[in-house]
Amino acid sequence: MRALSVSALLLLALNSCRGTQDNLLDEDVIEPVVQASKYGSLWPLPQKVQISEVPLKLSGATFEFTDAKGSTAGPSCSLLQSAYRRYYDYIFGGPKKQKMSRNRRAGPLELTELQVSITSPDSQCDGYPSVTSDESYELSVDVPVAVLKAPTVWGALHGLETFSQLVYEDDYGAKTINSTKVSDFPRFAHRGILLDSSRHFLPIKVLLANLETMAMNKFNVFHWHIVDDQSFPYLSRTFPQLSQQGAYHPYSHVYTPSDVKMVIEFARLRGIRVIPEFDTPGHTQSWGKGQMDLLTPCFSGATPSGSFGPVNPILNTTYDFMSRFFKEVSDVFPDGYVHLGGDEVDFTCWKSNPDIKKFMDRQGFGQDYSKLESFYIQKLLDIVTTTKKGYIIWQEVFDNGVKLKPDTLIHVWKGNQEQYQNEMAKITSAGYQTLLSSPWYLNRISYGQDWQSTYKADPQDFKGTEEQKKLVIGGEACLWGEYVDATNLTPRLWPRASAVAERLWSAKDVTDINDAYNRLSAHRCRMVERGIPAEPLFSSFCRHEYK
Ligand code: CP6
Repeated sequence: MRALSVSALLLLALNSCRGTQDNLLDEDVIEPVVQASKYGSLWPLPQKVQISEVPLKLSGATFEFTDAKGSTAGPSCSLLQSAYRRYYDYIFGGPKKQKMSRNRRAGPLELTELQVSITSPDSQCDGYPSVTSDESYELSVDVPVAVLKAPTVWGALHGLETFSQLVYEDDYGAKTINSTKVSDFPRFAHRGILLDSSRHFLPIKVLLANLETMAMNKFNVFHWHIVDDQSFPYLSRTFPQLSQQGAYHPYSHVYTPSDVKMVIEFARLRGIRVIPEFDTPGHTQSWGKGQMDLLTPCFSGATPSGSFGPVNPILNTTYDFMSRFFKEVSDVFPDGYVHLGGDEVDFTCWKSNPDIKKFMDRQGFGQDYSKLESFYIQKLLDIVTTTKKGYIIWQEVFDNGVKLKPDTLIHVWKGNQEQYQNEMAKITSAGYQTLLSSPWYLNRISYGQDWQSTYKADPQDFKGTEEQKKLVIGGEACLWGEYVDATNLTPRLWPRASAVAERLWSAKDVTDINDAYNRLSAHRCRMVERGIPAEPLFSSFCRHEYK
């Protein structure tokens, strides 16, 4: 009783204070009113969902996830079994106390079972997700049993998350789920989060917590910007001196081969791909500490200045190194793609170096240093092609006219709306596939509800044909690490990244910002309840706070 009156008071207070809030500077930002969405707390919103008014009860003592007869992934699929455990804990707030007796009588409107059925001959239980994975699922919640059908385990994982999001507590605190039908699939195949573990070392447990939260939001790509100028935490078996010299600390601030394996497996169990980025030729200061002669010596007049620039593109030893290094990377990371960077190459040092000047003359590059950059990237792409991986590169590589394999993915990160839309149009009219990040730089923060502009950006909004739009395979939210470490990563990323999650998963016409606010507020409370310190969207409270 007391709790209810407090919540009523808070609602009143919230509504009566509308107008005195904090987004006076941004005219596009709505003033939300807290209310329930007809879609409850579903996030991201499924493609098709019908929630009936028929409430069913669930109890931790009787409810279980089961493998349907005829499912191609059963008790031997540990990916599914561990997902059942996770979602049981999330729904009932802890692990099963004891083995329930199978014959316990269930009430007439009690849901005791979710039958999970994997329907395609290859369930992919022991495989890795890929850009072509089928992530669709169909969920029917009804008595006596609920049924989740998916061609592969990847769809089943999403279906389990959706099922858990449909469960709520009634006024007496009893676990309840309304009879519901869901038919769902992602709008875009590539839905990523970039984390940067070079500017600050990110402990494994932070990476794992992030992967767990990504699964709650149906993200499926962890873009691991693992090394950069500031530090080299990747422990390479082939070149251990790279992290020995280049990490912030040679033992505590490195990712060992077994750490990397753990991240990849934890991600796989949640349907998430791990794509590492080894950014060259720029952003490589930390590489130079452990690898002699890899970087270009800069000159001050006729003498070396003692500082170093981008990777030295004129030495054969550079390409020998890259061949061995990327051979290792291609073995360590199972995904079909690696991200090769290629952004923000500063030509100052190259310009100062007399040997580079001579090389430029011999090659007939004149004063055009972007030709030298392209020369390097071209050779790198050929090297990586021999490892049978596809590659992703930042937009500068395309802008510089480098010859790319037709299946190259071009990652757009620069510019305001007009600029990035022009870039997407240009890339797709050249026939390349593309990923968008420009509107989703979550390292940028501002006062107010910045999730709303994040939410409104649509990667297919640019001038182009239907064919061109199909070349947009998704996007990534980026959390660059200059101002982020383990202390503030999670609340800075969530729930703001959730706005990107819905844009990349749900239908294009899911744009109602009020409904989004209501569902996202509830989704954010759920993340907090699940132990993820996601920041609030605005003045509010969560039901679990007064339980
Ligand atoms: N590091 C690397 C960065 C950035 C990029 N590449 C970056 C640029 C602008 C902003 C944030 C991050 N820190 N390697 C650009 C892709 Cl606002």
